[in-house]
Amino acid sequence: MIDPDSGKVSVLRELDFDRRNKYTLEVIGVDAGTPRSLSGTATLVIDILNKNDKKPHFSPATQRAHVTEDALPGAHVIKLVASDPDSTSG
Ligand SMILES: [Ca+2]
Repeated sequence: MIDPDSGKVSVLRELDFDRRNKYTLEVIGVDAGTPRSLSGTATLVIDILNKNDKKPHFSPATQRAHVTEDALPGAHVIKLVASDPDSTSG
């Protein structure tokens, strides 16, 4: 939010880079001039910086594999894949 008196811009609610990584605001400043007030505009672009705040996870959480008892060392058993909801860029 923008404080209309001080001009300070502050966070109003929780941010999440992985949902939205940029905010563009059109700002209007109005003076108290008489007999008519004047105004000026600016564009404020705010880039959200990513934090590593989400755990990687396996899907499904329980996985099962089979391997014969005579499998040789180095024999392939299963390939596990985890995904990370945190975006890698940013
Ligand atoms: Ca994140």
